[in-house]
Amino acid sequence: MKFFHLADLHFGKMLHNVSLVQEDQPFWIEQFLKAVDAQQPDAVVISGDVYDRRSPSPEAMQLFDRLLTGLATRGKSVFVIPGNHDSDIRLSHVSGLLRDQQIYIAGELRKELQHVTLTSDGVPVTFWLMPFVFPRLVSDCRVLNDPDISGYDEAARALLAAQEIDFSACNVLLAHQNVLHNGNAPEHSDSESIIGGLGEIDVSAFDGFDYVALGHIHNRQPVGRETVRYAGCPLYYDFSETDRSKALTLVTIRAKDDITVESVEIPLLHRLKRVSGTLEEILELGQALTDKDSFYIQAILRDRHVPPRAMDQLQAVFGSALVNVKREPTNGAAEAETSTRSAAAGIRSTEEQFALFYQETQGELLDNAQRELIEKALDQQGRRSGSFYTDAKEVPNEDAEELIRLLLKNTEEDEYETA
Ligand SMILES: [Mn+2]
Repeated sequence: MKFFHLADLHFGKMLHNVSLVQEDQPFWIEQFLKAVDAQQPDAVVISGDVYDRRSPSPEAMQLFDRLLTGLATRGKSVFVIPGNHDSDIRLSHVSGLLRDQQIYIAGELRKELQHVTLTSDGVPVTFWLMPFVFPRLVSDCRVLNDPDISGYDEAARALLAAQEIDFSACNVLLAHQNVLHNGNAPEHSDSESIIGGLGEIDVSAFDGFDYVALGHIHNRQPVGRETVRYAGCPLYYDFSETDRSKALTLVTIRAKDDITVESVEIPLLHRLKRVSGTLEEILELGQALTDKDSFYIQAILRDRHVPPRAMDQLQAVFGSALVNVKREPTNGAAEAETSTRSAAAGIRSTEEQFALFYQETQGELLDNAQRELIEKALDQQGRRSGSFYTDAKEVPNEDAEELIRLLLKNTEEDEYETA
């Protein structure tokens, strides 16, 4: 049994102002399907965060369509679980019909986890699909009906204990969780913005499974043993990942105690590059850089006082490769990060800050109605000038929550999205 282990595809992801759905993610799918043709796996498992948000854009949905269709036409089995960024209901839409194509997508959490046994070269392997586990979902009457269950670790153990698993055979678990080994958190990157300690499960909860295909943490790595692994996100989603290698994880199970894990590298359309120094030094580096088109570049300005028209000069040299400019003056004082689009503007109004925040998180511009809503809300607060964030403590929570709820109208579910 040979399968690719993928996770955290985040179709629709923005890298600062760059929408990766346009070129980078389609290119990745093309390269991945070539790797499937070359390696001829039996299956592909996708351990959550197919999309970057619960209400994915049409373009992001087209990408998932292209990936699934490409795998189905090649006769590959596909196993998918929702991550914390996915809507389980939307992701598993028409999954009953897709089963006939050997595409298995887990939806809402139920007491009995969806599981499918595939046999290859005479070795049967059962794939167990565990959707993102929230303790209160597991304790719910529709799942385990046990109000005493609390904490992620306890919830995952209780849920797995409720399954009828033949551990004398080969079993693969798909999970999208924050998994620790001896209390050590896996190495993560800034694209996850994990809230400290959220949802920890000790790796021992998965003892007995021959391979655990994890999603959630964006750095590719094993946890505790070689056969419990995060696949990591397939593309660079944050400049903190600049120095990491991105590779596919290919798993071969020949027998219960004969499992190998390989890395398969595929070309990416862009790598990330950080250039730092004074404006003058950075411009010099940029002029010497010949293959700018193969990078997305973050410039870190070390000048204590940024010279006027710095953005114009940087853009003239780096062109569209420059996607982010950060200020880190050498005296270690205040740090400011800015998107290239609005960098020249200097201090932004509260309305502009909202517009930028919305664009960064939702991948689209505010429409007029939303702009009016913000103005109205700020008016009511009597804070048309100054920083919303500076005064945040004085804003009643329910007002702020209502505003955020109205703005992020696409994310009606109340769960959080961290990694
Ligand atoms: Mn993720």
